[in-house]
Amino acid sequence: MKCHCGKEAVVYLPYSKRYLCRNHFSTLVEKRFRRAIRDFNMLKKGDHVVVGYSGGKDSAVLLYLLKKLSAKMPIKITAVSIIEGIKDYRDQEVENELSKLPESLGIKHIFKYYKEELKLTIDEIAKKVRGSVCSYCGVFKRYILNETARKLKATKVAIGHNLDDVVETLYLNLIRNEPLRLVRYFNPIYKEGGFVPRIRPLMYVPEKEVALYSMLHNLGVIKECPYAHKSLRYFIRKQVNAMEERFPGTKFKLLRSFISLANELSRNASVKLNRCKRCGALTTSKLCMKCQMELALKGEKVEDYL
Ligand code: Q46
Ligand code: ZN
Ligand code: ZN
Repeated sequence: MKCHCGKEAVVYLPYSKRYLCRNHFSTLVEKRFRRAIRDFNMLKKGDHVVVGYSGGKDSAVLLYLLKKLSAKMPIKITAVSIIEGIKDYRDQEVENELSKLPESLGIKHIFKYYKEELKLTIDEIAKKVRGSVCSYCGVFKRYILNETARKLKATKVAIGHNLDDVVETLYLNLIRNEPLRLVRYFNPIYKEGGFVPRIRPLMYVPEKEVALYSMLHNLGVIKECPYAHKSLRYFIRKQVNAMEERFPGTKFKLLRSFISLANELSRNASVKLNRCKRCGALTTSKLCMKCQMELALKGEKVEDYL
């Protein structure tokens, strides 16, 4: 099949019934990346962006596109890789492999280790918890990235969430009866000394297209984490993919709905921030999520801090 320009197509996009060649496909991904940045005012000249870089396709594409963007919009980029402590998933060899892309792009790259930051690895946490370890991992990762960015005096934290990730996260919030998180997701609340604003420039790019882009540009080196298949998110992913297959364009429509909902909700929702009673971080509850989880892992009672 051919692209509209006459060249051989590398992809068919069912939601817009188009065949695209390598160049036109890459242009489309890059356009969506820039549009998300514009729509949500994600970046401005002079920003220092800490990029959560796991080495997977998403964060590799994010790093690559941010570097490309920095030629037009001067921003400083630091890649941060968090090593969770998962046996046979990340070893020294993988760490060396991870460094190659930031090195080739001329981007400063640092490692952070669960073992040093939390005194616990994900493998150790997995032994202690019954449900999915991913909810712990997600909260701890966010904490480490935010702390790292704060110490570096960075102005933004960028994460490689693609369209699928964003839609899944929003679904998860609804399932957990946390609809107000929707508001904070798109209209985050920032405060001095608290959260470094998080941006998701790949939110308009479907997962499959990030994967293809990374393949076409030789990015992304890491295989999927062995715990990924045990989470609720994984089941939501399967459902959303089934809907997309049957009704192409569903993911984009869901994202648009979630954005409108968040805008509606934000008119009435007022979010009050407190200091966590254990660590002092900003939170909407009395204890921040990271402290609640640390206490649960230690078998200590949350009530002792309230
Ligand atoms: S690293 Fe952590 Fe992911 Fe592995 S344990 Fe789950 S959340 S799947 S992005
Ligand atoms: Zn073309
Ligand atoms: Zn806390």
